[in-house]
This record gives sequence, structure tokens and C-alpha cells, in this order.
Amino acid sequence: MKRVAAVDLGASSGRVVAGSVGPGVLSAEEVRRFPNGGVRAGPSLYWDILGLYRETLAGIREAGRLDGIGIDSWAVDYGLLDERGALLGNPVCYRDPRTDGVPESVSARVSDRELYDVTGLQRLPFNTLYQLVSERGRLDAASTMLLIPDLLNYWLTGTIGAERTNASTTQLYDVRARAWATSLASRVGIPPRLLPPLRDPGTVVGTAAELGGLPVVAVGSHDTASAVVAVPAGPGANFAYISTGTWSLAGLELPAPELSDEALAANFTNEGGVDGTIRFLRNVMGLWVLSETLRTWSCPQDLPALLAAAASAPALAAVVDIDAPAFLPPGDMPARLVAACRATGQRPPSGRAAVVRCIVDSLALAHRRAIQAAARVSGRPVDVIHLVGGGARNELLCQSTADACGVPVLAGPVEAAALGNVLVQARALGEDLPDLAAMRALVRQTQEIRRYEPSGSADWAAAEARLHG
Ligand code: ADP
Ligand code: LRH
Repeated sequence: MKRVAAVDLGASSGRVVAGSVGPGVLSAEEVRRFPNGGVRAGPSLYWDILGLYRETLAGIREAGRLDGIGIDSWAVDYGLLDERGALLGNPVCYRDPRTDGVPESVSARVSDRELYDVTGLQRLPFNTLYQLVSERGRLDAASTMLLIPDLLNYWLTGTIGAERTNASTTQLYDVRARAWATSLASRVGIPPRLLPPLRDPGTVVGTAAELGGLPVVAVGSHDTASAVVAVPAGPGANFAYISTGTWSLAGLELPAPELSDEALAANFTNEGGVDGTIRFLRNVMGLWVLSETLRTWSCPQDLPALLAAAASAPALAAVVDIDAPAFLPPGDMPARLVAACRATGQRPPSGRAAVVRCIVDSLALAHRRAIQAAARVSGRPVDVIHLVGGGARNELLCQSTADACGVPVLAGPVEAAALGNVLVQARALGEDLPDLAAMRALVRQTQEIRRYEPSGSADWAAAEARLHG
């Protein structure tokens, strides 16, 4: 038996989970949860990185006796260190507008086709490459760039490195060579010296002196990589997954990157998964739009009641393209929804239940677009969708996704990222979990999963046609 702490830092909350793993055993208990989110200060939107570090340490100390710890977090964001190892400035949130116009300026130097050929990444304005280009003038003072989990691991152990699954989200990683794309970095003005040595998920990074010498394990440090480890897919299943939290990451697990023109046109990403797999997926805007809406209304605690009311509102009365760039920055989402409905000739939702229904329907519609595109571009059928993450608690979203996609949805586990983190640590520390199939079998055996059958009760193709003809 191994007992480990998984630190899972999402964009909306962080948690420390104590997990136990042994033959036929996988249990996880939440020890500490703390809010996360962008902090606006002056012209910038930051993360409270020191607060997250403090909460991480407190949670691990509360967890009791442990064999190891592992940290995963949202992707793409980073801290820069000077040559002494001191942090240069506070990490900036990926929703900060500093990359406005940067993808276009980079495309003028390196074509999107070439960028995709090397890195396989979806063009998103906040990819690490674009963020670093936006602060090119300040990079002279930096000697290392560390993604968030690598930064926290460095503070814990003093060891510098870049775990591969998260490195693969930077757009500075050569997805086929499995190495940093140093010549691409140089061409866009990013000094390759910033890119630290790569390490595989499942390696021991070092020991945390502050925590009595506990081993720190590099897990799938991208939260989505850890979540996909814990997708409870059965052997031989033609499955897709949707990891739904702040974002919905919707796609397939592939053995090799898919870099075709169709994949580029569909704006699909090829991120590196645990055990050399590829996460072929699209970033769908996710439950962010719903949580920002509740923030605008100052009633985050009303989510369950509003979802219940939305379930009684008519389906597909109004839908928007939830992936439109207008929904990326923080702000007044209800106003943006109204504008998007008007722009497509639809009557905007009126009343809170109708607004929430519009968001959930629009998200399910985007899930449908992403899953259909993943199947079409990869040539692989999808017979079942595993929906994991906080969104698995949202019954309306699970049912709507099954309806929109026309296949059953298996919802859960809710804390998939933490469980994937626990499993990869347990294996690194000696538990007998030879491959992803063994880890997933253990998740299936031990975690609650709910099944939603497609009901065929609404015309999702017609709703899609309202948006994209
Ligand atoms: P992240 O890891 O990106 O911070 P999570 O996986 O924790 O996100 O998911 C957070 C989302 O889960 C919330 O935005 C909310 O929409 C959804 N959620 C949380 N609790 C509930 C609940 N009781 N009912 C329905 N949805 C919920
Ligand atoms: C989800 C996530 C996603 C990234 C985004 C920045 O938490 O890691 O996979 O694209 O955050």
C-alpha cells in the first residue's frame, strides 16, 4: 500500500488529496481545498502563486503520513527565474490580454502550418510561446522558464526540470522528436537557455527538505494529462473523453500525433500524455462561462439551484458559439451572451434559468462539434464518451452532452486529475500498475460512474446550423 498526496491546482480551485493505492484499492480523501483565480493588479491579471504554494504546503502537512507527493496544475503558465534561482516577477494568468495580436505577428515569421508540423498544438492566444514572445524585451534577465508545477517542485526540492506532459502544451516542444523545439524558439526570439531539462512523468524529482525529506514525484503535471490517466475506459472501447472543469478538453487518446491539414483546420491539439500517448483534443471554453456568469450575478453559491431551474427551461431556445474569443477574458458573460444571440438572429434568453440553460446547451453543442471533429479527423469511431472533472456533477450538462453527441456518456470520476496524479505516483513508488489499462481498471473497480443515455429529444443538428450554417 502507498499513501501519497496529490496536489491538483485548477484555475478555479486547488486541492490536496490524500490517496491510498494497493491491490484492488484506490481511495482518495480531500484534505484541503482553496479558491484560485486571476488577481487583477494594475494592468495585469496574475496568479497568486505564493498563496498557492502556501496552501500546498499546508495541505501536505495536514495529510499526515505520506510516501510521496506530486503536483499537477493548469497548463501553459510559468515563472521566470534569474541565474540565482530567484523568481523574476509574478506569474501572469493566461487570460491576461498581453498576447493580443501576438499569434498574428508570430505567424508572419513562422507559418501556422510549420508551427503545427513541429509542435502539433492548437492555436490558442495564450500558448506559452506567445506569452514569452509578448515579454521578449524582459527575457534577457531570465535564465530559466518553469511551468507552474515545475516551479513549485523547484521550491520544494531545489531541482530544475520540465515534466513532459506540461512541456507539450507550450508550443515550444517538438511532439515527434519529444524534445524542446530549440531552433523554433530561437526563430521567434525566445532564448533556448530558458528551456530546462525534460523529465518523464513517473520520475522522482527529489526530496522536499521542508516536508521531512518526502519524495516529490513528477506526475502527469498537466492536470488534463492526469485526468486522462483516470478515465475509466474499458479494454478495447472506442472511447472519447471530455475533461470538464474551467475548460472542457474534448478528444481522443492516440498512439501518435495527428498533424494532417484536417487536424490543423479543425484546430486540434496534440498534447503529450502519460506513457507516451497523445491527447488529441480541442480546448472548448468550458464551465468558465457559467462560473463567470454566477460571479457577475454575485451568487456562486446558487449553482445547484440554478441548474435545477435550467433543467426545466426549454432546451435549445438560444445557443451561442461558446468558443468565440469574446468569452475568453473575465467579465460580464450575460451581456456577451445577449450580444452573441442577437448577432445570430436569435432572441436572447430572458431570466437567469434561461441564461444558464443557454450556456449549458451551448457547451454541449461545442462538445458535439469537438467529438465529431475528433472522430472524423482521426478516422476512429466514438461509441462512448467519458466525462470527468467537476462538470461530471452537472447532470444537465452530462445529459445534454449525451443528447448532443448521440452516444452514452459515462460521468465520473469528478476528481479525475487528482486520481491520475495519485496513480502515477503510486506506480513510481513501486505499486504494481504496469500500464494505463491497469490504472483504469482500478478506477473502474473503485469509483462511482453514472451513465446517461442519449434521449434524442431535441434537434441538435438544427441548433448547430443556427450558428455555423
Ligand atoms: P478546475 O479544475 O478547472 O478548477 P473543476 O474540475 O474543479 O475545475 O470543476 C469546477 C466546475 O465544476 C465548476 O465551475 C462548476 O461548474 C462545476 N461544479 C462544481 N460543483 C458542482 C455542483 N455541485 N453541481 C454542478 N456543478 C458543479
Ligand atoms: C485545464 C487546462 C487546459 C489548458 C488550460 C490552460 O485546467 O490545463 O488543459 O489548455 O488549462
